[in-house]
Amino acid sequence: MDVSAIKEQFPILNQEVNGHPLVYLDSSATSQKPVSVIEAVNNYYREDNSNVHRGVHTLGTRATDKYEGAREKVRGFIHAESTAEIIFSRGTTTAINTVASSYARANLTAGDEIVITPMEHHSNIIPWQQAAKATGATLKYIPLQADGTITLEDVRATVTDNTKIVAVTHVSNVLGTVNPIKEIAKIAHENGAVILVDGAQGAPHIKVDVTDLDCDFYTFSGHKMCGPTGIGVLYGKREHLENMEPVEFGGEMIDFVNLYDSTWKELPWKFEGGTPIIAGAIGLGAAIDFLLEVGQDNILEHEQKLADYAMEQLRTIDGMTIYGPEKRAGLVTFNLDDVHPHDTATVLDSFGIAVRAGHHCAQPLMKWLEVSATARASFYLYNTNEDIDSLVDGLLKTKEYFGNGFK
Ligand code: 7TS
Repeated sequence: MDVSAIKEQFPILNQEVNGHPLVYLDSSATSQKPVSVIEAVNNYYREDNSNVHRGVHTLGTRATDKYEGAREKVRGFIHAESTAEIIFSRGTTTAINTVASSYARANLTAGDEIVITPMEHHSNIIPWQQAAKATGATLKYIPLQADGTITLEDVRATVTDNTKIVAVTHVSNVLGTVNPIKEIAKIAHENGAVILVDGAQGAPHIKVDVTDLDCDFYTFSGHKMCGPTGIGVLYGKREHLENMEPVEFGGEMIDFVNLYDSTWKELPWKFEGGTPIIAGAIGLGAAIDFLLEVGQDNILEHEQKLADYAMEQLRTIDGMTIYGPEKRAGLVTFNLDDVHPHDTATVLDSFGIAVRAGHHCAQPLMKWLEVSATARASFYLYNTNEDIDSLVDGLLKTKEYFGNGFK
């Protein structure tokens, strides 16, 4: 994989920030966009902009073909059986909320259980808290091991006959833990539960085959995989989606509307009320083309090497604490002794290095780690070992600055 050629396709990376070449290490928050994605969105607005599924005019047909073409690209990307199972949503958060509002409220009653883990992003916690409150179901947590992984023994011990939904992240946005989804899905199914996978940090980095994983729902965001913001995907097995009520009602999603009741369009459109996210979907389609052309195996291998190199290099710094397991996805979450992560991120920014600091929308996990916040460097296909060298250099300067300046 030719990283410098790839990097050239991301115009934003070719700039200076605070007098230094930009080193972008915050792709877990949102990835940068290649020219092909920017152009796809741009061309849609320049040449094809029109509403979809309604007009017979030429632009309307072109826009509809591109929008539905993007759905087919998503289907292929995650190996779903049918485009009926691909619902465009605003992102992972909206997709999880759709399942928690529709499927969970219709299928859970008092005494039922929802099982999640303490490593979840707030988007995969709060919708379940709300669903539990609304239905009288109980929320249960699979415990974490000291290194931030879960064991299948603990999954088996937590998931019971009363469990109706298991909701787990594919990859932790804080620890980098990669969860054994296929095995967890099997345990969920043996107990008569369905499994929802939060794939926000999975799909951008790991080949996803929803049929092979046998997950009931898989959710992800376009903006973390080189696509635009405002577009995401809810994959659901057709048998579930057929039986679920929509959560948004209005134009586009209806079959017939009478004065006092209405009927819904077939899948997937019954879940896409209102004018859909046309430009976003087209941009996501272009992002998928881009990722497939680079090769998902190449991307994963590259990120794995970056993660290994980052761990090795960061460990050479005195007073460095790294959180999460040894075997991890392409991100490293850490703290420097006696320096608040916000200060670390601020000093790094003064050298043009972008990392995220804070609780990463994972407050229960922060509590488990016994910290209020951490810093996080996250990698994608355009990052290099030199970026990690710059990070290490910046961290040494941070230490020096706080050691000399404030102690
Ligand atoms: N789930 C996980 C595992 C995530 O990492 C994120 C976003 C979401 C859900 C929500 O995705 P959204 O596109 O609907 O917002 N994670 C992060 C992050 O780690 N830093 O900023 C956003």
